Amino acid sequence: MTANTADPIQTLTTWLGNAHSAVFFGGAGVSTASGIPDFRSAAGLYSAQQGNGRSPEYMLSHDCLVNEPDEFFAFYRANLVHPDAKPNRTHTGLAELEAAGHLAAVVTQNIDGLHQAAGSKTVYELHGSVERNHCLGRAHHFYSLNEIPAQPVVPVCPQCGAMVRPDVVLYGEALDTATVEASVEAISRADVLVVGGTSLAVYPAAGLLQYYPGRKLALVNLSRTPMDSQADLVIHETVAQVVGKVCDQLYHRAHPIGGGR
Ligand code: CNA
Repeated sequence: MTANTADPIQTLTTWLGNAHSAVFFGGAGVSTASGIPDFRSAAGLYSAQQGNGRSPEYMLSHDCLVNEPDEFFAFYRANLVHPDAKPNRTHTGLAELEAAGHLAAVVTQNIDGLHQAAGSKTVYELHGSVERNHCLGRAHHFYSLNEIPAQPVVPVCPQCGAMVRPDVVLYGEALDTATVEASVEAISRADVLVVGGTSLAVYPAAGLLQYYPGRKLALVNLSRTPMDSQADLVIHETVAQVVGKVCDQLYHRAHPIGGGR
């Protein structure tokens, strides 16, 4: 059977239904259905006229945080912090796949914390999370997102007066080594790798796909990506539709395709 000539959703359902160590590698397209804009879609942040004509890469950079913290936090809070967003069918479906023993890990470029909110346990956040914040003082006091007041715009540690910054990897900053290593480990052991809702334009995160050694690489994205020609299965639909259909077939029908659990 050639994967792309069969019903691709059925093929993916069979792959995941028989998987024991699948990994989902995702990006901002996973959370657009939760009302969080991505970067590179037509409605994405890169099309919006914000940042006084400066690029989103600069507004979300280490340089901007250090040199223009007011500008940084105004942009960051307006565009990347969405405290009212709720998990969508992709997040809940991936949590179901993990609970059923098919999915070993979610590796995400997202910083919104929605996988954990949906119940996923093993989540590697390559770019950190808006949920975690630390002051830049010597004690690195920790603050959850809901402990950060709306004012002042540049958050200040009530204990030491230092700036409080998000544990988010900004442009110009390195990824956390332990998170990268754990992601590489999970991807290199994966029996199925599903890549969803990412343009695969941001490195080094996108480069982690090269560690997948198998022949069940599924790409689920609305638009084409640089990896389409190398994938074993390509589905240009919303990731929530695809994950939802897969999980409905596996867990919400009497006779699931692929043997279920
Ligand atoms: P991106 O470059 O914006 O690409 C998103 C991709 O998702 C595009 O190719 C879209 O076509 C596709 N897409 C959008 N909606 C859907 C959908 N419903 N179903 C399937 N595909 C869809 O974003 P990447 O994640 O590739 O880039 C990495 C950046 C984006 C990381 O640094 C993130 O931190 C950053 N980001 C994260 C969030 C978040 O945490 N929710 C939001 C915006 C940006």
